[in-house]
Amino acid sequence: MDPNNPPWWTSAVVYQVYPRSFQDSDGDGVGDLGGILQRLDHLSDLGVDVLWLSPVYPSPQADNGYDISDYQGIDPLFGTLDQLDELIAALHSRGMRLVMDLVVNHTSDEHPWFLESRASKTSGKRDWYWWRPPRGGFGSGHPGAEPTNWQSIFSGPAWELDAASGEYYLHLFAAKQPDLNWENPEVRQAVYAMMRWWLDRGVDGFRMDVINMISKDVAADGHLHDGPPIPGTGLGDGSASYICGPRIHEFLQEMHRDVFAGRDAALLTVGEMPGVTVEQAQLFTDPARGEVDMVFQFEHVGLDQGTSKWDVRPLRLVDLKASFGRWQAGLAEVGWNSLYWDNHDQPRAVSRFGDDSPRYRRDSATCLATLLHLHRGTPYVYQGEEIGMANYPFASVDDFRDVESINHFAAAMVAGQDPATVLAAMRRMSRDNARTPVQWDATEHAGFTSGTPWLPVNPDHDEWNAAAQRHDGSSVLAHYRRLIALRHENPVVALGAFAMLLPHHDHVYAFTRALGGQTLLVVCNVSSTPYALSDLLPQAVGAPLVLGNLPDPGQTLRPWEARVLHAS
Ligand code: TEU
Repeated sequence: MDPNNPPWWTSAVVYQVYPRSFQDSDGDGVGDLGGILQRLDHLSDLGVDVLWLSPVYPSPQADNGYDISDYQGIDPLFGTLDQLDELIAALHSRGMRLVMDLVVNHTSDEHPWFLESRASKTSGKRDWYWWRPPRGGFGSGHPGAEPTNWQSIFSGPAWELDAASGEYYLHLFAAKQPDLNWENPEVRQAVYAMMRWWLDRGVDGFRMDVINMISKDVAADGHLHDGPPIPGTGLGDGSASYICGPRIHEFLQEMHRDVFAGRDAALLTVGEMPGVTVEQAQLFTDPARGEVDMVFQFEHVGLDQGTSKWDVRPLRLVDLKASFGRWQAGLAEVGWNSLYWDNHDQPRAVSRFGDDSPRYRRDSATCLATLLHLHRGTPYVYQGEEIGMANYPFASVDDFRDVESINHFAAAMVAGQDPATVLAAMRRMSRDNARTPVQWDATEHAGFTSGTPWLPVNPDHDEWNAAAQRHDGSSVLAHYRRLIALRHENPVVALGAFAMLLPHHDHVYAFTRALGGQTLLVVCNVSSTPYALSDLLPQAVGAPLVLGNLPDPGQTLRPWEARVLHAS
């Protein structure tokens, strides 16, 4: 990274909109493009540079739009292509960019490509997906006849039987999300053509869904390999066969050449990559290799988990420091980080890593924000995070809408698990926590819709909403605004070298950022225990404050206090 000529996205902040839950404009209870157009002042006011829009394409909505049946249209649920064009123009006129979600590991089973593929074994598109006969010695449909033992990421086997042909197709996610076969060059060319079409239309880049899963480890004879057994499921973990598979770098380089190379527009590409290591991320984001600008890694959002995301453990701050510290160091010379706590798949950070009790909700939300935004990398803010939205008090299993949660509960019941225990874990980890409507004001349904919201609004919206925070300088919203402005104004925040301090302290997260002659010292108390600064970091005592989350900073680092200081 040349500090004299850094790419524009090194000082940018991205805001993610999950359209279904952002703002409804037509009273059907589902957010839409018209709603986003109404709320652009909120984004301008926050100061973000980029809007990443989760899928709005035609879709049966089995996974809320991550199951696409037409890559080049807009689902009437969300609006029209004209409105998308209007959104591009409106964002550009405000100096913001639009990044679309690109979901090309799989399509919907209702996509015309899959319908044609499924139609017969001799279909010209049969090979566009992963079709396999039953395992040798098994009749199709019999237990254990699946071609591999892989467990789907959304529970159950990753293979679905097509009764008409007696063959199975692969779906790493839901059965309605068949995986595309990227080994087939026609598939790749069709995807690249679609991407060029969107760029020509004016979009400014892509967030690429599970893009490190597109290359599967397939033997020359077409055989896919079983994975190690997952206890208690009868299934196996196939991830070694599809996480960063053998051709992943080749495919991304080809995509880069065929789609992005030679365009002079200021674009952004970010690859969502579950299971990616820092060593692989270096390769993916090395500009000289021409793959992607940055990746979403998952290490830090796995630190509070045991055997699966439903096996919830307390986060140990020292583990977070070790992980973030390694990523900061690993991408210091080559490549680039993305920074996030929240997105549409993660429970709300203030409930998960902070303290959402009335006493500390505001302070812990602003502390976590400061910690993250002062790292080196491009920060992503997920809708509602900037007003401190918290997890939803789900009462029963019937309250959940997400296919991952619903499938998990069903599988856990078949496996004989205790319903109350399963529900408790879902309450903490379900993706639906992120998907309740944005809380705009204190009115019924929080100003999200005039109809009945598809997922209920959090009852805490009477107190926690954007309108209440907009003109309050001490609000979470005001603090996000300041953090974003600081990144824009101060090159140290964007580009400064990162050094971790106090790696073994259980509660205080501290680091420096240095560039040229300037050094910032960041100190965050990630707990409700106060600490005397003179014991911890004497150099922080009396250091000039650049930005803090509590008034009147003194000698004691108070519960959830965060300070950005000028270090001498
Ligand atoms: O998610 C990928 C993914 O592996 C996880 O985030 C997963 O959704 C789950 O939370 C793990 O427990 C992406 C999208 O962000 C997600 O919304 C989609 O459901 C998924 O891909 C399939 O397209």
